[in-house]
Amino acid sequence: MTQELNTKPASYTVKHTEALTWVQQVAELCKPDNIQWCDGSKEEYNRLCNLLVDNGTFIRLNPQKRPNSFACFSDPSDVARVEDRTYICSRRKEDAGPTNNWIDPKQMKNTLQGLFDGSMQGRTMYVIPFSMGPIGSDIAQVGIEITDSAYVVVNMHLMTRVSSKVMDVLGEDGEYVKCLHSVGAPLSPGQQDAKWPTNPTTKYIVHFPEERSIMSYGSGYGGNALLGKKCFALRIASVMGKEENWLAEHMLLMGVESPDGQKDYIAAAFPSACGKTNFAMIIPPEEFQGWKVTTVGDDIAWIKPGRDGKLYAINPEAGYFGVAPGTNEKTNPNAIKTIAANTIFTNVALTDDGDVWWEGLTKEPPKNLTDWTGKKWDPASGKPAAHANSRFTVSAGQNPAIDSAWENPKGVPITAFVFGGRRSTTIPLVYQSANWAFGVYMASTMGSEMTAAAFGEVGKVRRDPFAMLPFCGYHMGDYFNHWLQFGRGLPAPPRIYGVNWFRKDAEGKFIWPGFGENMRVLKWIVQKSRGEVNAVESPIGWMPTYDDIDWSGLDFSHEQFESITTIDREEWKTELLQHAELFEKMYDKLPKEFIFMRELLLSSLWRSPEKWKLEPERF
Ligand code: TSX
Ligand code: MN
Repeated sequence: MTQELNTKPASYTVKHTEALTWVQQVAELCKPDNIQWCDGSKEEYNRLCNLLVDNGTFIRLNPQKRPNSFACFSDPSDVARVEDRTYICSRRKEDAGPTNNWIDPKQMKNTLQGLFDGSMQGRTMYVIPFSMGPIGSDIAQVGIEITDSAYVVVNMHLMTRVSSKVMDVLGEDGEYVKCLHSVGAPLSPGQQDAKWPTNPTTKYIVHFPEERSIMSYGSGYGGNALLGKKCFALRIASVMGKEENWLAEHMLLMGVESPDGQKDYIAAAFPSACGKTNFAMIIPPEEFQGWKVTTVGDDIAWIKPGRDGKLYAINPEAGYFGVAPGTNEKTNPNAIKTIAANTIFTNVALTDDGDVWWEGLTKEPPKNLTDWTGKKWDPASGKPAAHANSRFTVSAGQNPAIDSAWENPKGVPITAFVFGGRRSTTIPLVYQSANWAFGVYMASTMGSEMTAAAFGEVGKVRRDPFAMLPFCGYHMGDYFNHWLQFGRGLPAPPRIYGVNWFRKDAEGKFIWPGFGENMRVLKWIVQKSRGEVNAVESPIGWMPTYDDIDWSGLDFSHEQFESITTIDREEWKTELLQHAELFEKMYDKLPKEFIFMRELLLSSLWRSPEKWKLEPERF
């Protein structure tokens, strides 16, 4: 039976015998009807999109409104990453740490062997050679994803660099990450396929960090299925980075150019629901003539020290898998332009003229919407028309603000790291850590206030160190130590800043206008890093005074500024108590420095006023 399958690609040669053997073994286990080796060509993309249209999985959108674009709708049981079904199967449990699910790798392999046996019956098995990062870059890595989902293939085309050239890079014995994926819905002969095949009861997203492999079963959605993204570029790559002295981070990358032509690159980490993609594509206010912001990446950064001692970063991805709701002409004009064509939409609503819509795209919803479950949408129902986690998939090259160096194999040099969270109190608009170690402490204790009941008690701070809690492939304590150790090796480490766009007033209203106005903060960060602007010492680090920020074109008073920069001793005592609580969870591997830094922060708060303010005479 398997002899009849294409155990080799027809259109290119694979010299890597081990990879050929692996593909053959997977085929023998999963028992697909066919094997197709992907080459990443436009022809392949179009052919599979047409196939998905014929299957009923894709709806071709109105070419006048949204050229070469498609909408599709997942099974309601398959709408997001499944963290409770995500495992780090390191040989030793203590290497996965207390914040990851762990099962003994031998036992897990056994379970998965049973699930994958025959899982692709009635389906085509696709073999996708892909590069994370520009093909051939020293910072890039290669993967091969085997999947029984054509949806995954076309999304991988947009999100990674799928190409037969990747097999040339691999040569006879190059290293690659094995990514095996099945939707877990085999078809018996003659059985009608679902529009969105999935396994409604059994899902597993499994990482074997020592053998650099990933096995994903039962889901066809996003990070569960597009294995180059969270599974490879973060969970597996973070383990590689620890062993090889580099960083795989949940960070956007942006270029900031001042009117004199000087350009700096910033890497920034935010937990979910902070508008990371919006910040990555920010457009400066009109008054900031000559300041340009460009996007290198919106989600993941791989960072390596260069021979000159600077840090160089690439975006390992080639596209954006962005949250649709809330994206509009005001919050993110560049994203709106990016997705004008050649885009795949998943779980958005449909208009009656063959276009897409989601909550927040326009103030008023258009009439006659079809919601993401395929039903006529009733605005009075109280249910959203688009799923809250609905997405667009699109090539990064379509972003009008794409950075000219975004595909430079050398990467871009990092001037500063920025860490943000969604906090209604306590954390000021912006501050700079005194040094690398305090920056690592600050990033390790960052967090966001819960906005949706689905994620826990509303208003409670959920700690998400480095925005990496769901994405680190090893023990978070080891991760903090890796960051500290990494910094010790740098002659001039990037500066580290904290930001918070989300402080609220007594009425519960946001004080800071956010969005494009965040450029004022970004300008201070860049200029502070260059030594071009002043700051004062606060109990938690360096902060700008009112006059250090460029206010041209914005009506924002001294009092308003004070209300988002005050450091309240009582709030900070609570904050530091919560840090201690967080540290207890990973005490066995916590850096000893953290205990001292917490004490130092406490003592600096005690010697400062109860409410530390930027003094009026400094304004
Ligand atoms: O993305 C956001 N950013 C970063 C933009 C570069 N959002 C959306 C967050 C949810 C994904 C923000 N929301 C930001 C922000 O800076 N700030 C806020 C809070 C806010 C919301 C609305 C207004 C002001 C602040 N003003 C009006 O609606 C008029
Ligand atoms: Mn992300």
